[in-house]
Amino acid sequence: MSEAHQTLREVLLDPEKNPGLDRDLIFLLEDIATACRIISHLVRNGPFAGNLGEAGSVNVQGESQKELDVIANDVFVKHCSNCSAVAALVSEEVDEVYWLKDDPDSGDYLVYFDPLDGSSNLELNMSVGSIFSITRLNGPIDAGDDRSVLRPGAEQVCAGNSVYGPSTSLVLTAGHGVDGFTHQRGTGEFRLTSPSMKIPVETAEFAINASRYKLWDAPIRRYFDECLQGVDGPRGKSFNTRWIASMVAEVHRILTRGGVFMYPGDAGNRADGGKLRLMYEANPMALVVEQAGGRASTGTERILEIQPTSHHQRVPVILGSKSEVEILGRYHCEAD
Ligand code: P6P
Repeated sequence: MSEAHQTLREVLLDPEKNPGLDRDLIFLLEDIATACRIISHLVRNGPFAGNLGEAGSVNVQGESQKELDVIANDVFVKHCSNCSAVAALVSEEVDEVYWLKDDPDSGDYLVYFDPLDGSSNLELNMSVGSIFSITRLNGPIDAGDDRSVLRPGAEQVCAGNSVYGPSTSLVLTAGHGVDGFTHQRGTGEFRLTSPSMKIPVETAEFAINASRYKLWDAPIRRYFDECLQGVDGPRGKSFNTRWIASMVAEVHRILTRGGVFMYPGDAGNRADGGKLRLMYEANPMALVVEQAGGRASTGTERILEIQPTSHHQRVPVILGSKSEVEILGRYHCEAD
């Protein structure tokens, strides 16, 4: 089969693309892909299944849960639990850590996921997706001690996300670049459609929720104002902007054509540490973006180097085209 349409399994088993990927990780990734297929089907049939509405519950984030948030979480838990090498699961939708083994040991995996990111878009028929992050234990840990899952993003062995949009895509990295797959209707396979995705170093497109302008710190306002000043301003070029309110869709656009995504710390979210969650949003997306040649920071530090203090910790996020993330980092330094 030509590289262009290899199946997910063929790519994972390809020693040139993914040297040294162990069987347990391959099985786990295939289980995650199955979970994404199931969730994609549920999202597409949402109006008929009557599960696009509110679940009537609130998650650990204090966000009202959609029925599909809860269902998608159960799908991820079920399929990630298939692999005997998974020691624990951390879900955006659940406060506590799911401990799956009494004696986790070296070589076991920790899986962190946001089962349905952007679910406020469901009733709008806008793109949503699942985000996952996998870290491998390099020694025994105490099952039940939640501090054991607090691993820096640089320790991830794999990360990726799906997008349930006009087509269902799956993007993933196992540390050797980023490959994009599309779910092929009929065969049900995820087939390689975007091999070795690369984020252009330069861009003229940025994504930020501009309604929070009055809350932003000086570096973000400076960057935003200069983008709007366009060719007459210090940047000397025009910029375009997008805001989908679905991180998976924003990152997919950036992987496809470049851009910068910002959800900075501001006066409204600083008490919480930011808006986006480190373990199952910022870290996996940062690994994907860096593996595609981009950069991912809080504005002042590389996201993958953050030592977590809580498995639901929030952080500021600036990620995308290398040149723009570096400019934003410089503006933060100059402000200090
Ligand atoms: P706002 C979705 O809830 C999410 O976590 C990200 O996917 C998205 O980028 C962001 O929050 C949207 O935030 O403030 O626009 O609702």
